[in-house]
Amino acid sequence: RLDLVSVGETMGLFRAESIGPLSHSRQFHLGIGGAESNVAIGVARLGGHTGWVGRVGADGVGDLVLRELAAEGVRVHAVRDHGAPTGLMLKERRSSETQHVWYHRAHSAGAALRPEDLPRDAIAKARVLHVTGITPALSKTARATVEEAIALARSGGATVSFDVNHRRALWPSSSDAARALRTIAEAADIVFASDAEGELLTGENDARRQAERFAAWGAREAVIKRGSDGAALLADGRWLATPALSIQPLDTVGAGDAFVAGYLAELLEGRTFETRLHTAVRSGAFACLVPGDWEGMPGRAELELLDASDPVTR
Ligand code: KDG
Repeated sequence: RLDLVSVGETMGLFRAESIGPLSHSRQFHLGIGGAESNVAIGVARLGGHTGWVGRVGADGVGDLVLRELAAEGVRVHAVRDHGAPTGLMLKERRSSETQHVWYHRAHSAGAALRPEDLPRDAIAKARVLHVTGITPALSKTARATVEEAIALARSGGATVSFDVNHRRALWPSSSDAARALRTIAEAADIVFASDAEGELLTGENDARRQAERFAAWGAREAVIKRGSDGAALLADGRWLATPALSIQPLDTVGAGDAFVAGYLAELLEGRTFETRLHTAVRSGAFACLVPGDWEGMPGRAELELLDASDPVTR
């Protein structure tokens, strides 16, 4: 039985090795990335037994995705699509602190995800299902797959975790996004949103009021991710806030996934809301310190490393 299963698209990720416009970048590192598999990796590193469900092309990038996830200890339930390629992202490092991600994912294998691809038993038996607002933006069938996965998880009594992850480039308009994402938020037990996503879905600009709306829609835990301002949580009628760690970020893409992974790993261990936020913030900080979406995510033994006063541990 899996502690956590996530469903979504994982792609090849070409990251420019130097800083500058993409058109002047000559060397790229090829890795993988995908919000949902990033969370599965993060929870696995913190000791959870995790799985990922998706579709990849019958190509070398698909091989890389499957191999990397397996190497991280994530159980892979993937369909190989012989008619569509694995999607790609190109990460441009426009300055030492700002990045731009170019998607090459229209008509990708991941976007062709469909309900028949779901391992019904594994999802119904999992303790937590994690989905994001990226998948429903990819295609009608991908959206139906998210809905079906939630229904399966519900039938098996799993907790449904949802990270809003609004990706503007994937939606026709923000109002389309807001409508579709709200429907999923209403079906989730735990909702994660940034301040901006909270505002998009609820129309409120105050984090606590956003969380109250998510709770009114049915979330028993509403978590607002606030980047360098830390995070806050509404659960059991309690409002808890935690500061961020002071770090110099190198690559913030994937930090939100690492945060979610830290939170869910502690939930799976039955830890308090305070501990969930504590680990979430540290996991998110670690992901910012290393290039790549997930490579910097911490193991259990490393969690307090950033709090240590001595930079060298032996
Ligand atoms: O959260 C990080 C993700 O944005 C990244 O891995 C790519 O899944 C991705 C997406 O669709 O943006």
